[in-house]
Amino acid sequence: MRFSIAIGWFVVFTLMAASTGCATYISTSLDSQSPSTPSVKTIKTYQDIIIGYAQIGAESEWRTANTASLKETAEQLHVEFRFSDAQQKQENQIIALRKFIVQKVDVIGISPVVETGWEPIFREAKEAGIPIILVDRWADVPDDLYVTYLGSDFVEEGRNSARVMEKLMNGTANIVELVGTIDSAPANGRAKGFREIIQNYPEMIIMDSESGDFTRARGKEVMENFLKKYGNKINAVFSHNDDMSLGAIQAIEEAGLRPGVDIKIVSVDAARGAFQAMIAGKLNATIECNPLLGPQFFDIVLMVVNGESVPKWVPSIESIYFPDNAEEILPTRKY
Ligand code: GYE
Repeated sequence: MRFSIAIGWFVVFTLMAASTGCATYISTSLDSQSPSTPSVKTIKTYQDIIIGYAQIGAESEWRTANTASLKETAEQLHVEFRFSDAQQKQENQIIALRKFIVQKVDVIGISPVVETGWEPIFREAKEAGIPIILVDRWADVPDDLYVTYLGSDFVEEGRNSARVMEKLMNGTANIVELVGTIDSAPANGRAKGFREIIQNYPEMIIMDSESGDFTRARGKEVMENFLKKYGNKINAVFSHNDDMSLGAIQAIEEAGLRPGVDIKIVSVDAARGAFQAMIAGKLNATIECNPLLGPQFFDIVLMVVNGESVPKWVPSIESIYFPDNAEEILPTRKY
Protein backbone atom coordinates (compact mmCIF):
# COMPACT_ATOMS: atom_id res chain seq x y z
CA MET A 1 0.00 0.00 0.00
CA ARG A 2 2.67 2.43 1.16
CA PHE A 3 4.83 1.34 -1.72
CA SER A 4 2.14 2.07 -4.30
CA ILE A 5 1.40 5.46 -2.71
CA ALA A 6 5.09 6.27 -2.90
CA ILE A 7 5.19 5.21 -6.55
CA GLY A 8 2.08 7.27 -7.20
CA TRP A 9 3.68 10.37 -5.77
CA PHE A 10 6.83 9.68 -7.70
CA VAL A 11 4.78 9.58 -10.90
CA VAL A 12 2.97 12.80 -9.96
CA PHE A 13 6.26 14.45 -9.16
CA THR A 14 7.86 13.15 -12.34
CA LEU A 15 5.01 14.47 -14.46
CA MET A 16 5.09 17.82 -12.66
CA ALA A 17 8.81 18.02 -13.21
CA ALA A 18 8.34 17.10 -16.84
CA SER A 19 5.71 19.71 -17.45
CA THR A 20 7.62 22.45 -15.64
CA GLY A 21 10.91 21.50 -17.25
CA CYS A 22 12.45 20.92 -13.82
CA ALA A 23 15.04 18.19 -14.07
CA THR A 24 16.42 17.55 -10.60
CA TYR A 25 15.31 17.10 -7.03
CA ILE A 26 17.26 16.75 -3.83
CA SER A 27 16.93 13.64 -1.73
CA THR A 28 17.49 14.14 1.98
CA SER A 29 16.44 10.66 3.03
CA LEU A 30 17.75 9.52 6.41
CA ASP A 31 19.68 6.62 4.99
CA SER A 32 21.69 8.75 2.56
CA GLN A 33 25.40 8.21 3.17
CA SER A 34 26.20 11.67 4.41
CA PRO A 35 23.27 13.60 5.89
CA SER A 36 25.14 16.90 5.58
CA THR A 37 25.64 16.54 1.79
CA PRO A 38 22.26 15.62 0.31
CA SER A 39 22.45 13.35 -2.73
CA VAL A 40 21.11 14.82 -5.97
CA LYS A 41 19.02 12.50 -8.10
CA THR A 42 18.18 13.42 -11.66
CA ILE A 43 14.67 13.03 -12.97
CA LYS A 44 14.56 12.85 -16.73
CA THR A 45 11.95 14.90 -18.56
CA TYR A 46 10.84 14.64 -22.18
CA GLN A 47 13.39 17.31 -23.05
CA ASP A 48 16.25 15.10 -21.86
CA ILE A 49 15.54 12.08 -24.01
CA ILE A 50 15.43 10.79 -27.58
CA ILE A 51 12.94 8.12 -28.62
CA GLY A 52 13.35 5.87 -31.66
CA TYR A 53 10.17 4.36 -33.06
CA ALA A 54 9.98 1.52 -35.60
CA GLN A 55 6.49 1.61 -37.10
CA ILE A 56 5.18 -1.14 -39.39
CA GLY A 57 3.92 0.92 -42.32
CA ALA A 58 0.68 2.54 -43.47
CA GLU A 59 -1.30 -0.55 -44.44
CA SER A 60 -4.64 0.42 -42.89
CA GLU A 61 -6.85 3.18 -41.47
CA TRP A 62 -5.91 1.78 -38.08
CA ARG A 63 -2.19 2.24 -38.73
CA THR A 64 -2.61 5.80 -40.02
CA ALA A 65 -4.51 6.70 -36.85
CA ASN A 66 -1.89 5.01 -34.70
CA THR A 67 0.96 6.94 -36.36
CA ALA A 68 -0.96 10.22 -36.06
CA SER A 69 -1.60 9.61 -32.36
CA LEU A 70 2.10 8.96 -31.71
CA LYS A 71 3.34 11.95 -33.72
CA GLU A 72 0.76 14.36 -32.30
CA THR A 73 1.59 13.37 -28.73
CA ALA A 74 5.33 13.73 -29.42
CA GLU A 75 4.74 17.23 -30.75
CA GLN A 76 2.64 18.25 -27.77
CA LEU A 77 5.34 17.02 -25.40
CA HIS A 78 8.19 18.59 -27.44
CA VAL A 79 10.08 15.33 -27.30
CA GLU A 80 12.62 14.24 -29.90
CA PHE A 81 10.86 11.41 -31.71
CA ARG A 82 12.72 9.59 -34.50
CA PHE A 83 10.10 7.79 -36.53
CA SER A 84 10.76 5.08 -39.09
CA ASP A 85 8.22 3.48 -41.47
CA ALA A 86 9.16 -0.11 -42.46
CA GLN A 87 6.65 -0.54 -45.28
CA GLN A 88 5.45 -3.78 -43.67
CA LYS A 89 8.88 -5.44 -43.89
CA GLN A 90 10.61 -6.98 -40.90
CA GLU A 91 14.07 -6.43 -42.41
CA ASN A 92 13.38 -2.67 -42.55
CA GLN A 93 12.34 -2.68 -38.89
CA ILE A 94 15.57 -4.48 -37.98
CA ILE A 95 17.61 -1.87 -39.92
CA ALA A 96 15.74 0.91 -38.07
CA LEU A 97 16.45 -0.69 -34.70
CA ARG A 98 20.14 -1.05 -35.51
CA LYS A 99 20.26 2.63 -36.50
CA PHE A 100 18.62 3.64 -33.21
CA ILE A 101 21.18 1.57 -31.30
CA VAL A 102 24.09 3.29 -33.15
CA GLN A 103 22.44 6.68 -32.45
CA LYS A 104 22.21 5.75 -28.74
CA VAL A 105 18.56 6.72 -28.34
CA ASP A 106 17.19 6.45 -24.79
CA VAL A 107 14.18 4.24 -25.55
CA ILE A 108 12.96 2.24 -28.53
CA GLY A 109 9.28 1.76 -29.33
CA ILE A 110 8.31 -0.86 -31.90
CA SER A 111 5.19 -2.49 -33.36
CA PRO A 112 6.73 -5.75 -34.56
CA VAL A 113 5.21 -6.62 -37.95
CA VAL A 114 5.47 -10.36 -37.19
CA GLU A 115 5.85 -12.25 -33.91
CA THR A 116 9.04 -14.19 -34.55
CA GLY A 117 12.67 -13.44 -35.44
CA TRP A 118 13.35 -10.58 -33.01
CA GLU A 119 15.62 -12.10 -30.42
CA PRO A 120 19.07 -11.19 -31.86
CA ILE A 121 18.29 -7.51 -32.52
CA PHE A 122 16.41 -7.09 -29.21
CA ARG A 123 19.45 -8.57 -27.49
CA GLU A 124 21.70 -6.02 -29.23
CA ALA A 125 19.50 -3.24 -27.84
CA LYS A 126 19.61 -4.76 -24.37
CA GLU A 127 23.40 -5.00 -24.49
CA ALA A 128 23.52 -1.32 -25.49
CA GLY A 129 21.34 -0.53 -22.45
CA ILE A 130 18.35 0.63 -24.51
CA PRO A 131 14.94 -0.48 -23.22
CA ILE A 132 12.34 -1.69 -25.74
CA ILE A 133 8.62 -0.98 -25.42
CA LEU A 134 6.35 -3.15 -27.60
CA VAL A 135 3.44 -1.13 -28.91
CA ASP A 136 0.30 -2.56 -30.53
CA ARG A 137 1.86 -5.89 -31.54
CA TRP A 138 3.47 -8.51 -29.41
CA ALA A 139 6.83 -10.22 -30.18
CA ASP A 140 7.73 -13.75 -29.17
CA VAL A 141 10.93 -13.08 -27.20
CA PRO A 142 12.10 -13.84 -23.64
CA ASP A 143 10.59 -11.48 -21.05
CA ASP A 144 13.88 -9.78 -20.22
CA LEU A 145 14.22 -8.41 -23.78
CA TYR A 146 11.38 -5.89 -23.51
CA VAL A 147 10.00 -3.71 -20.76
CA THR A 148 6.30 -3.86 -21.47
CA TYR A 149 3.66 -4.52 -24.11
CA LEU A 150 1.08 -1.77 -24.65
CA GLY A 151 -1.83 -3.01 -26.74
CA SER A 152 -4.92 -5.10 -27.26
CA ASP A 153 -6.00 -8.57 -26.31
CA PHE A 154 -6.17 -10.05 -29.84
CA VAL A 155 -7.38 -13.47 -28.70
CA GLU A 156 -10.34 -11.85 -26.94
CA GLU A 157 -11.09 -9.85 -30.11
CA GLY A 158 -11.24 -13.17 -31.99
CA ARG A 159 -13.53 -14.67 -29.34
CA ASN A 160 -15.84 -11.66 -29.50
CA SER A 161 -15.93 -11.86 -33.31
CA ALA A 162 -17.04 -15.49 -33.06
CA ARG A 163 -19.67 -14.74 -30.40
CA VAL A 164 -21.14 -12.01 -32.58
CA MET A 165 -20.98 -14.20 -35.69
CA GLU A 166 -22.75 -17.08 -33.92
CA LYS A 167 -25.63 -14.76 -32.91
CA LEU A 168 -25.89 -13.22 -36.39
CA MET A 169 -26.00 -16.64 -38.08
CA ASN A 170 -28.09 -18.46 -35.45
CA GLY A 171 -25.36 -21.04 -35.07
CA THR A 172 -25.20 -22.13 -38.73
CA ALA A 173 -22.70 -20.63 -41.17
CA ASN A 174 -20.31 -21.26 -44.03
CA ILE A 175 -17.55 -18.85 -43.12
CA VAL A 176 -14.54 -17.63 -45.06
CA GLU A 177 -11.78 -15.92 -43.11
CA LEU A 178 -9.70 -12.96 -44.30
CA VAL A 179 -6.53 -13.32 -42.28
CA GLY A 180 -4.19 -10.42 -41.41
CA THR A 181 -0.44 -10.44 -42.04
CA ILE A 182 0.88 -14.00 -41.69
CA ASP A 183 2.71 -14.56 -38.37
CA SER A 184 1.57 -11.19 -36.97
CA ALA A 185 0.29 -11.12 -33.39
CA PRO A 186 -3.18 -9.77 -34.30
CA ALA A 187 -3.68 -12.38 -37.06
CA ASN A 188 -2.52 -15.24 -34.80
CA GLY A 189 -4.54 -14.03 -31.81
CA ARG A 190 -7.76 -13.29 -33.71
CA ALA A 191 -7.66 -16.63 -35.56
CA LYS A 192 -7.04 -18.49 -32.30
CA GLY A 193 -9.80 -16.77 -30.29
CA PHE A 194 -12.32 -17.17 -33.13
CA ARG A 195 -11.69 -20.92 -33.32
CA GLU A 196 -11.85 -21.33 -29.56
CA ILE A 197 -15.54 -20.28 -29.64
CA ILE A 198 -16.53 -21.64 -33.07
CA GLN A 199 -15.46 -25.17 -32.14
CA ASN A 200 -18.44 -25.34 -29.76
CA TYR A 201 -20.86 -24.94 -32.69
CA PRO A 202 -20.65 -27.87 -35.14
CA GLU A 203 -22.77 -26.04 -37.74
CA MET A 204 -20.42 -23.06 -37.86
CA ILE A 205 -17.90 -24.09 -40.51
CA ILE A 206 -14.74 -22.26 -41.55
CA MET A 207 -14.62 -23.16 -45.25
CA ASP A 208 -11.36 -21.38 -46.05
CA SER A 209 -8.79 -18.93 -44.68
CA GLU A 210 -6.32 -16.77 -46.57
CA SER A 211 -4.18 -13.75 -45.80
CA GLY A 212 -5.19 -10.35 -47.17
CA ASP A 213 -2.22 -8.75 -45.36
CA PHE A 214 -4.52 -6.23 -43.58
CA THR A 215 -4.96 -4.18 -46.79
CA ARG A 216 -8.09 -3.28 -48.72
CA ALA A 217 -6.62 -4.29 -52.10
CA ARG A 218 -5.56 -7.75 -50.93
CA GLY A 219 -8.83 -8.22 -49.01
CA LYS A 220 -10.72 -7.65 -52.27
CA GLU A 221 -8.53 -10.07 -54.24
CA VAL A 222 -8.82 -12.84 -51.64
CA MET A 223 -12.61 -12.42 -51.45
CA GLU A 224 -12.82 -12.58 -55.26
CA ASN A 225 -10.95 -15.90 -55.16
CA PHE A 226 -13.23 -17.24 -52.42
CA LEU A 227 -16.30 -16.27 -54.44
CA LYS A 228 -14.92 -17.97 -57.57
CA LYS A 229 -14.13 -21.10 -55.58
CA TYR A 230 -17.28 -21.43 -53.44
CA GLY A 231 -19.87 -19.20 -55.16
CA ASN A 232 -22.95 -18.47 -53.10
CA LYS A 233 -22.24 -21.26 -50.63
CA ILE A 234 -20.48 -18.59 -48.58
CA ASN A 235 -22.83 -16.78 -46.22
CA ALA A 236 -20.40 -15.29 -43.67
CA VAL A 237 -17.04 -13.52 -43.60
CA PHE A 238 -14.77 -13.09 -40.61
CA SER A 239 -12.24 -10.42 -41.53
CA HIS A 240 -9.28 -9.60 -39.27
CA ASN A 241 -9.56 -5.88 -40.00
CA ASP A 242 -11.87 -3.23 -41.44
CA ASP A 243 -9.75 -2.45 -44.51
CA MET A 244 -9.94 -6.06 -45.72
CA SER A 245 -13.70 -6.00 -44.98
CA LEU A 246 -14.11 -2.93 -47.19
CA GLY A 247 -12.21 -4.72 -49.97
CA ALA A 248 -14.41 -7.81 -49.48
CA ILE A 249 -17.58 -5.67 -49.63
CA GLN A 250 -16.51 -4.42 -53.06
CA ALA A 251 -15.79 -7.97 -54.28
CA ILE A 252 -19.18 -9.21 -53.03
CA GLU A 253 -21.03 -6.35 -54.75
CA GLU A 254 -19.15 -6.93 -58.00
CA ALA A 255 -20.24 -10.58 -57.82
CA GLY A 256 -23.87 -9.37 -57.70
CA LEU A 257 -24.45 -10.24 -54.04
CA ARG A 258 -25.45 -8.03 -51.10
CA PRO A 259 -22.76 -7.63 -48.43
CA GLY A 260 -24.31 -7.49 -44.96
CA VAL A 261 -27.42 -9.32 -46.21
CA ASP A 262 -26.56 -12.32 -48.43
CA ILE A 263 -23.15 -12.53 -46.81
CA LYS A 264 -22.82 -11.32 -43.22
CA ILE A 265 -19.51 -9.71 -42.29
CA VAL A 266 -17.86 -9.39 -38.88
CA SER A 267 -14.76 -7.23 -38.75
CA VAL A 268 -12.15 -5.87 -36.33
CA ASP A 269 -10.80 -2.31 -35.65
CA ALA A 270 -13.92 -0.06 -35.55
CA ALA A 271 -12.40 2.52 -37.90
CA ARG A 272 -14.59 5.22 -39.48
CA GLY A 273 -14.83 3.30 -42.78
CA ALA A 274 -16.47 0.43 -40.88
CA PHE A 275 -19.08 2.78 -39.38
CA GLN A 276 -19.90 4.13 -42.84
CA ALA A 277 -20.29 0.56 -44.14
CA MET A 278 -22.56 -0.32 -41.19
CA ILE A 279 -24.71 2.76 -41.86
CA ALA A 280 -25.01 1.60 -45.50
CA GLY A 281 -26.08 -1.86 -44.22
CA LYS A 282 -23.03 -3.58 -45.74
CA LEU A 283 -21.19 -4.60 -42.57
CA ASN A 284 -22.77 -6.35 -39.59
CA ALA A 285 -20.39 -5.63 -36.71
CA THR A 286 -16.93 -4.38 -35.87
CA ILE A 287 -14.93 -5.30 -32.80
CA GLU A 288 -12.93 -2.33 -31.55
CA CYS A 289 -9.14 -2.33 -31.48
CA ASN A 290 -7.86 1.00 -30.22
CA PRO A 291 -4.97 2.61 -32.17
CA LEU A 292 -4.81 5.86 -30.16
CA LEU A 293 -1.87 4.71 -28.10
CA GLY A 294 0.30 7.88 -28.23
CA PRO A 295 -0.53 9.32 -24.78
CA GLN A 296 -0.10 5.98 -22.99
CA PHE A 297 3.12 5.24 -24.86
CA PHE A 298 4.80 8.49 -23.83
CA ASP A 299 3.65 8.09 -20.20
CA ILE A 300 5.32 4.70 -20.14
CA VAL A 301 8.50 6.09 -21.75
CA LEU A 302 8.91 8.60 -18.93
CA MET A 303 8.40 5.94 -16.28
CA VAL A 304 10.95 3.68 -17.97
CA VAL A 305 13.70 6.30 -18.32
CA ASN A 306 13.22 7.17 -14.66
CA GLY A 307 13.65 3.57 -13.59
CA GLU A 308 10.07 3.02 -12.48
CA SER A 309 8.52 -0.38 -12.78
CA VAL A 310 5.82 -0.85 -15.41
CA PRO A 311 3.42 -3.81 -15.69
CA LYS A 312 4.47 -6.33 -18.35
CA TRP A 313 1.20 -5.72 -20.24
CA VAL A 314 -0.81 -2.49 -20.41
CA PRO A 315 -4.08 -3.49 -22.14
CA SER A 316 -6.19 -1.03 -24.15
CA ILE A 317 -9.88 -0.59 -23.35
CA GLU A 318 -12.18 -1.66 -26.19
CA SER A 319 -15.80 -2.18 -27.24
CA ILE A 320 -18.04 -3.77 -29.94
CA TYR A 321 -20.19 -1.80 -32.44
CA PHE A 322 -23.29 -2.70 -34.49
CA PRO A 323 -25.23 -0.96 -37.30
CA ASP A 324 -28.19 0.11 -35.10
CA ASN A 325 -26.40 3.08 -33.54
CA ALA A 326 -23.53 3.50 -36.04
CA GLU A 327 -24.91 6.80 -37.33
CA GLU A 328 -25.05 8.28 -33.85
CA ILE A 329 -21.55 7.08 -32.95
CA LEU A 330 -19.70 7.93 -36.20
CA PRO A 331 -19.24 11.67 -35.39
CA THR A 332 -17.54 10.76 -32.09
CA ARG A 333 -14.99 8.45 -33.72
CA LYS A 334 -11.45 9.80 -33.86
CA TYR A 335 -10.19 7.27 -36.42
O1 GYE B 1 -6.04 -4.45 -36.63
C1 GYE B 1 -4.88 -3.65 -38.56
C2 GYE B 1 -3.52 -3.10 -38.68
O2 GYE B 1 -1.78 -4.41 -35.28
C3 GYE B 1 -3.85 -4.16 -34.23
O3 GYE B 1 -2.77 -3.82 -37.75
C4 GYE B 1 -3.02 -3.85 -35.41
C5 GYE B 1 -3.61 -4.27 -36.73
C6 GYE B 1 -4.98 -3.69 -37.07
O4 GYE B 1 -3.05 -2.96 -39.92
O5 GYE B 1 -5.85 -2.84 -39.18
